[in-house]
Amino acid sequence: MSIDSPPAPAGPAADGLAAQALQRQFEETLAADHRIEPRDWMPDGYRKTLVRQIAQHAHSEIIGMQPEGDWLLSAPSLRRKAILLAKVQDEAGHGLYLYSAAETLGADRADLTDKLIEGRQKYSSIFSYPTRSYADVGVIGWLVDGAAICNQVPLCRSSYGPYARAMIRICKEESFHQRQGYELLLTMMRGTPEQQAMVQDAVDRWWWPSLMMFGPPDADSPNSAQSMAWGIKRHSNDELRQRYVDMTVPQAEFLGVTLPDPELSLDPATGRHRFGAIDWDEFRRVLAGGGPRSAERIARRRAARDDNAWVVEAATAYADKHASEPRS
Ligand code: FAQ
Repeated sequence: MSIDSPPAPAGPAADGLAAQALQRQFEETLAADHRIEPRDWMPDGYRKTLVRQIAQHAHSEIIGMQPEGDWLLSAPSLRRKAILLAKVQDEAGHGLYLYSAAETLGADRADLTDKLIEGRQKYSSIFSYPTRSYADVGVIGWLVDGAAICNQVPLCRSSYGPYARAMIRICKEESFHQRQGYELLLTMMRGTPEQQAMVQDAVDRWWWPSLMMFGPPDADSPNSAQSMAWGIKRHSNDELRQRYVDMTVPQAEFLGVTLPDPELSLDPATGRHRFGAIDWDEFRRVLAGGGPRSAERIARRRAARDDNAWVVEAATAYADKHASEPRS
């Protein structure tokens, strides 16, 4: 150091400079479209937003096992049962990758589950609706996994490394899920008039809730702007909803079903579809725990946690015992 250099700041001034440097490094990483990793400094708000979104996403995968799981014992053939079993198991896996991603941010998985059960964290509105026939299994694959893919492919480029990497594998599996749903529906649409009617009835019930999966309209979305500035989300809720409608309309035509929206029409000027008003009161009711199956979904999750607590205790005791043994 030259004798003319100003003295290095110490105490709170030094802390302030260090904090600015960390903030600058965080912003430069985002600007360069590099990933933030668990070891990196990040603002508290960024960490909180990620834990909120990833936890909600993980809860959705785990609660999302229930509507289709209800049909495992009534699948119409061994082949359909094997496919459904594989899909529901995949959803459990997705939940586990996502809880692991949340743990890299310092969250505790058991605590996140408690928050879900106590109503302090959410799961996707879509899973508060019942599955009334086997056609619902196909429609969940086609519409619900279709919406999930539309929403989640951009999350493979999310700014937080562990979340983005988890999404790559999840999206590959969701593509398989969507195709199995569409294939089931194509088969049913080649079947009897009763089977065709079952498919149309399921489409009528799931179409509007699938549009709600993308979240409130941009003007009413408190988190979107900041999440997009941080590169957690890459597109707004309305952009992705529009993309989903444009993608799904031709698939519905090919399948031979009618989407239950008299206002649905192609705008020739933009090449995009106009669609009717979404019932946001229904969405808010579902989020507040008033969906047709909301209480049942959480009651089952609570029972699973409580009934299986002994497994966690036994596995923890086993791991502790082996951790204290000398390594050979
Ligand atoms: N349901 O400010 P925004 C799947 C909440 S996985 C419930 O716009 P954000 C796979 C939101 O959390 C489906 N809550 O929020 C599968 C916030 O509340 P909070 C799950 C919703 O985060 C298929 C408040 O409203 N996918 O389907 C919903 O910027 C088949 C204000 O909203 C994901 O989680 C909703 N639909 O954007 C499994 C994807 N929408 O937390 C089984 C990742 C909004 O402040 C079978 N998540 N809220 O109390 C995301 O992309 C985003 O979190 C959004 C919401 C787009 C869902």
